[in-house]
Amino acid sequence: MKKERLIIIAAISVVLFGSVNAQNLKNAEIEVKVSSQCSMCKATIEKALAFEKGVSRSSLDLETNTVTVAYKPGKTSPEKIRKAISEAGYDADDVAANQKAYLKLPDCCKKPADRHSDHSGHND
Ligand SMILES: [Cu+2]
Repeated sequence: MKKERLIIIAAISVVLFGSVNAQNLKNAEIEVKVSSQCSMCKATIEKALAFEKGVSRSSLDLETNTVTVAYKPGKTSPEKIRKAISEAGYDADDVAANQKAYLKLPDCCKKPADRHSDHSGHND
């Protein structure tokens, strides 16, 4: 009788731990501060993340320039996610934008200091 109860308790805890672990593997969420400027940036960054392995979804808030990323911890990591954003041409937290990718961005997506085209007449 006692042994049976122990087995049941053991079985229950296996199930419980199992589901907790599955939960952990399912999704984690991070917020990354990015250097987005406009809605095109939002599209670019979300698209880059959509192609990133292990990322389930992402949503960039242009008011706070923060992208919320849901990902599977077994398949990717915050470091990889920041790197993917950098490779799309944007700063991601303390990871600076990949310069090559950044230079390829349309003018409206560059940081205000780097825009040239619209305004004729240089001051310098
Ligand atoms: Cu933009």
